[in-house]
Amino acid sequence: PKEIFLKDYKPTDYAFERVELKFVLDEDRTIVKSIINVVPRSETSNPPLVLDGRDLKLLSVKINGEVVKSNNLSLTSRHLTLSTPPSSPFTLEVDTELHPEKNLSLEGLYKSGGNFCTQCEAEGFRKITFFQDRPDVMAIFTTTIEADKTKYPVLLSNGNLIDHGDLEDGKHFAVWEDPFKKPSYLFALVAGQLESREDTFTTCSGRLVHLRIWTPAQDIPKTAHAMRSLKSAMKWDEDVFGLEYDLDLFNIVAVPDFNMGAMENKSLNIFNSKLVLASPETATDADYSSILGVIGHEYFHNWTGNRVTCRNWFQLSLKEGLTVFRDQEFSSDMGSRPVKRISDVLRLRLSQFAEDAGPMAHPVRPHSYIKMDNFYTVTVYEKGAEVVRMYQTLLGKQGFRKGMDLYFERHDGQAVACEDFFAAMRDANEADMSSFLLWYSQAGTPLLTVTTAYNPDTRCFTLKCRQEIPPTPGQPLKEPMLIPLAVGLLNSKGHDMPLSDVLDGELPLSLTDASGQAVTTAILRVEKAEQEFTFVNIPEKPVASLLRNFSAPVRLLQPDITDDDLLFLLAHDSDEFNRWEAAQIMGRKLMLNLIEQLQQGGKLSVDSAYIEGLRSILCDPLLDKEFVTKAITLPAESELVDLMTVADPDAIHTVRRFLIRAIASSLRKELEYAVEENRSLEPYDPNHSSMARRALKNTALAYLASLDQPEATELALQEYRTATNMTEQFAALVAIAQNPGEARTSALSDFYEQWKHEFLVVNKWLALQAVSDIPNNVENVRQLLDHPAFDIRNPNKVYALIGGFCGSVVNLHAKDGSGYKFLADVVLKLDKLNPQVASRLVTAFSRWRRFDDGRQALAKEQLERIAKVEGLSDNVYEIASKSLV
Ligand code: HT7
Ligand code: ZN
Repeated sequence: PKEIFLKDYKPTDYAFERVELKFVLDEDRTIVKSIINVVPRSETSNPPLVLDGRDLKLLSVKINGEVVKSNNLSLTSRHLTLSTPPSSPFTLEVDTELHPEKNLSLEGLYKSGGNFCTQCEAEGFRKITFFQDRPDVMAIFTTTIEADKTKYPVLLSNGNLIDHGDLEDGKHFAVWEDPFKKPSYLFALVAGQLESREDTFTTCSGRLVHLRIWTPAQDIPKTAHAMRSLKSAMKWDEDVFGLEYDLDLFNIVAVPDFNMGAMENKSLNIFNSKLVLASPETATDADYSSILGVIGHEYFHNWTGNRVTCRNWFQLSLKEGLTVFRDQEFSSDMGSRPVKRISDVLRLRLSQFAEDAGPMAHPVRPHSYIKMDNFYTVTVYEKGAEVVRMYQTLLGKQGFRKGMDLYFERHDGQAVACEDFFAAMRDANEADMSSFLLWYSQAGTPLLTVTTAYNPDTRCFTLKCRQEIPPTPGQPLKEPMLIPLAVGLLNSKGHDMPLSDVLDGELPLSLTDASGQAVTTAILRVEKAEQEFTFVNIPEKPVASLLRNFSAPVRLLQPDITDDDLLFLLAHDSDEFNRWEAAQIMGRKLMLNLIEQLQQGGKLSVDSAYIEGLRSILCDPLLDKEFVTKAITLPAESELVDLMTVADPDAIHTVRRFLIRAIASSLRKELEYAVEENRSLEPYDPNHSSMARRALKNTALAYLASLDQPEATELALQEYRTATNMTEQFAALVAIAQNPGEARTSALSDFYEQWKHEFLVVNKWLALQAVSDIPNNVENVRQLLDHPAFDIRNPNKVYALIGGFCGSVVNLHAKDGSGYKFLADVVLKLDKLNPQVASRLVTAFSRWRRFDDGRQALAKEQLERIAKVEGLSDNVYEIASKSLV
């Protein structure tokens, strides 16, 4: 397969100005007619015009109405090339035939739930018609759709409906025109039997926008939360960024078969059903939160992605990192800011830090790819969002907004690069931040080591910082980068000290805010490999709170921090993120020590100071209950995998279970009280305080049920039976399912019987069984492949069952290699149907070198088995072969 490099980027020789598409949709073949106004960029030469195309049957090609002779055309399985096109503007007409009903890859035009729909990002438009299918080719699109009126009563595409009517033979048509120039990846079409929930939104300048969410008729009642989320997002973008919607219509369509979460096609967003449909009985609080975030995310793309798009796919983070940052901020404003930050950092550390430390490590702006689909990664999305957040941390909220305004002023309607965003931020603030650009080009998570010293005579407190960026594939050596380090100093009462001055080298930097007040959090600019900062006028030895709010995506090492300091920060830090972090650091240290004890054959015992710290958090009535939930939750098993020199999945698992039980028995009374006190007495409401209450109750219940004692199991069963919403019903089921036995078996079968008609709920049931840490669970999961609830063609089911299984550290990494073999079997079967989803599964192998020699050999054997299969997709080949390097 061919590797594509950022350094080889060149603009196209031909611009496409207008594109007229006509779709004649039929059950077993679809005809697409495309008419393109082509404008050569040079008047003096006419190089070949190369169009991308895959799995298409070419019917005819005309230039200015004349059929192009075959000696002027060449057709391969990937390209249609016109060897001598005219050197002045011309009309290109291409007719093709396709078979959406046979398209199981779910890219291009395909059928889902009996309806036609499309997915064009990143390179799916070439499966619809021959085109220069790249994001820097922006055109005005007009789309005509013709189809049977009974089978496909609703016909949708981008922009405004400009014509529609009936045709002969029971057919009808619709014509849509999108007045905004766009790249082909934002094209969309939907045709089918759908109903809509309708609402309106009046923008800040008075434009009345019609909002429609389309689903099959029976699902309409489940779209209320999505509609509320959309209206909140529209208002929030006006309030926070001054960004207003630009058309009179905004459509969202929910489809059951979708490779990712959702797609921001101009004015016609297409969503995976699980990110639209919610009712209290069938969706959990986590589902409600995801819906809010993703509806916001796709809507926000209208400016960050659509109005200003990417010059090439290497710049993907330009739109995705920025839009993730925007959706994170939106969700923070709609709920609890510290809790949202904790969840986002958890995701970053669990998934992105692991990616950055493995064979697929790549910069936020990758240098090369074989299949672009493989670079929709946590690095591009989540680390990209952290990069955007660092601009805001360095420049302040107002400075960041000035940068955003300048970005839109300069680039509206353009396809641009990450440097353009950087330049707008820099120029709007006259800021000096050149080493910041390295965040886009250097892969790997920086290690930031900070040691501290206090001198009571000079009243100076010094931080010594050292940054190191580990080598990653293709990047053995790295330069130091600009890292914003947010620091607060706590006095012995646990209060923030005012910070008036800090010396960076010899340079005094004043730390006052706009009104001249001394600040309590300083943003230090760590730019060199080694750098010292000295705070002056510090009256007593402080406890330093470092990297507040996780001010940069780094691994922070504090070699001289003590357990007493951590307990002090847990109890007093004004930065809630760092209170949580203190508990996490203690939890990680404790678990690593226990693992060592276990490996040396010692008896496990727990330090009571840690448990007392958790008790005080659990019993503090002033704390946000969701914050309490996060603070009493132990670091995940996979986090420990990344912290050990040779990961030992069995020891990690044993220790984590041991610690959970130790906490549960020590805090039993408090946990029982938390269950008792936080039962739902009112109808379900997805607001923050109700969600927080349920979160605490559910976590407490899981702790209690871990004890596997009759009273605790009975309590969980009672919660299961009396639950009035899915959040509590499912959490009780999860609690019961921790322990093998009769209660587990009958609760699982009861749940399935109750919900077998609701496919989204059934996926939860599949995932719960797949992720289980019950020994030898691989056999149960293999059997579930044949269960009527499973269908390998549906990505949600694959992610639930196979993705769920990959979430079980002990079972995926079973010593006998059965987990690896199972995963490889499924990947090879799925690759023939849906390469995008198959390659996502292969990434579960990527940490294989972290384990012992025996496991490494077994994992490698399966990766090699995958990589050498004849006819393997480029998607799977890229991940498997890179994982083996
Ligand atoms: N921009 C969207 C990306 C996307 C996608 C990429 C590859 C293959 C399938 C896909 N479906 C959607 C989603 C987003 O907003 O980030
Ligand atoms: Zn996105």
